[in-house]
Amino acid sequence: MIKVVGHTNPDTDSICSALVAAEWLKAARDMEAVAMAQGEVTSETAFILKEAGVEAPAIVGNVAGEKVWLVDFTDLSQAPEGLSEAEIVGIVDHHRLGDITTVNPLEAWIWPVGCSCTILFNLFRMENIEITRPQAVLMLGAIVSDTVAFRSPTCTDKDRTAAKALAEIAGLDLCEFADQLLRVKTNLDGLSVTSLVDRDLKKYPFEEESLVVGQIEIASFEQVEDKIDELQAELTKRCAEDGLKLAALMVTNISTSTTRLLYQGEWSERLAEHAQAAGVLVMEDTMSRKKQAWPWLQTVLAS
Ligand SMILES: [Mn+2]
Repeated sequence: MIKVVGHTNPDTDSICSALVAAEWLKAARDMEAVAMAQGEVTSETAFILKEAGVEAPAIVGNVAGEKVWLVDFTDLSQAPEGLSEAEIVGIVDHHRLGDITTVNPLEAWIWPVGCSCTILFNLFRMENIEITRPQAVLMLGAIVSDTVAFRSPTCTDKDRTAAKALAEIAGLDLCEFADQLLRVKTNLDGLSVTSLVDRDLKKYPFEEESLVVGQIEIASFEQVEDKIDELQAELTKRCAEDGLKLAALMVTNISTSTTRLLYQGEWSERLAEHAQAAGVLVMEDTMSRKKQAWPWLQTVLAS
């Protein structure tokens, strides 16, 4: 049995890609596969699962000795426990290639598109496999989420084409569905400061050390104005507890495409010349961690 799994702090794409890839493996490769998750789903993902009528995947444990198929990541720092002793049989991903290695040849589909589900949509088409309504809803939800309704610079024509076709199969009005989804995505009501930091937190190795960069998406900065001090305190705590050189949180306003980066830790001084205030810098026209914030941070931190 192949365990299909996305990254830690799973976002919608990690959950939906795992569910859909498991079904694709059964249909296209005649392989036994089951979707797993590295954590509970967000309210945004729950909204999509409900529309699709699909249950959330079970939580994965240690995968040592298991066959594993990775979706939406290839970094060991985002992997389930035991991955280095597991057999990675395949990958579907749209991030930069990470640091995993394999013993055997594997089937890898890594495309520079806006969402792992866009690759899966094309794999269904390539293998002439019919896409069911639940699968279409899952893939559409992930594409709208990952591309922030096609506004992110990571979005490509392949994502738009896939979304259009999937909306048709799902019988959903694309604009209406995207509006609903963004409203759920940017609703932070009732979320603790800890869960805001954890929501989409990614760990990166850098100069033999570790740092984390999280991201939350909002419709207006007013939503977080009174939480900034608490968020900064939480980032400081992460540095101390997890031995990080930097803990950062991208607070991205999807209405204006502006990101405020909050950050704490020893390496904060490397960002000092860009700071707007202590531990805050503003990134204009920045929505994507993968394509904009993280490449920029790597350059600045290295210099
Ligand atoms: Mn993704």
